[in-house]
Amino acid sequence: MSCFSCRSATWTNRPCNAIDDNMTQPVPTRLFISRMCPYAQRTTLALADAGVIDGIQDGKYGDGLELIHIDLRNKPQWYLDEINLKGKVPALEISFPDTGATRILLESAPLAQYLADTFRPSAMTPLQRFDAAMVTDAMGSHFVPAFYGLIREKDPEKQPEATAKLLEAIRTVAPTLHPDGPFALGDAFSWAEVMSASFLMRLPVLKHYRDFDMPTDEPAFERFQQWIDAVSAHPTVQATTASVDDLVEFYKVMAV
Ligand SMILES: N[C@@H](CCC(=O)N[C@@H](CS)C(=O)NCC(=O)O)C(=O)O
Repeated sequence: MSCFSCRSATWTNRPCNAIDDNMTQPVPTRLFISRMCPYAQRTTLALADAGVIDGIQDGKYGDGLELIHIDLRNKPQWYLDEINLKGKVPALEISFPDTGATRILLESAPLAQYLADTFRPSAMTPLQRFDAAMVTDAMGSHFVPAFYGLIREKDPEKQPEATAKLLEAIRTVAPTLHPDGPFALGDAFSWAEVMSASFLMRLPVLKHYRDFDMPTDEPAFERFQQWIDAVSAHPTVQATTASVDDLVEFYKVMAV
């Protein structure tokens, strides 16, 4: 589908209202999420890190931004019709004050970046950006597919192979982490955590369904566990993460 207004590709049913550079900057108005979704959590992590939200309950937060949960197992028709016809979260509605026009933005990585740029312009150096991107890329290319590979592998005979792939993924991610830690780039929570923490926080689901434990017999695993521990204890992560019980229940259809 392409937007009849600016002809750009769009997954939504609405016109995107092509941006005119002279317009007043748009305002984020509604963020559609699910507390179960690690991609959506990237956006809430970005907002919590910027001090805009202190939890993920539905409602209006600073600067008038509203959080709205979408039940992924029972999506409302209006969400498909008006926001994202693919039915995925996260999605962000922004509004142009000059015209009242709105536009829907999709995809967690650029969305989290957009929210961070809007609410907390980054003081990261080019090298910090590079290092964060290396972590994010290794997580996205190796850890995330291996995580889903293991959770989806229902055949007990094939689970050891899927577990081995996850461990190999962790061996690939670990060298992208700062050697001393405890966070990915060193002693502070950073963009690398905004992009990756949500996936680490779903490891207890693998413990529940696949009895996955982080081995301790290699420096790579020790460093990765140190990262998990630092991330799990961070207030921004705690404020945006669903309970283990809820996550376990949500992933049941995938795992069992
Ligand atoms: N590439 C997307 C992935 C988003 C995604 O897969 N969201 C899942 C939940 S974690 C979803 O909305 N699934 C609903 C569905 O597929 O019906 C992003 O980064 O935003």
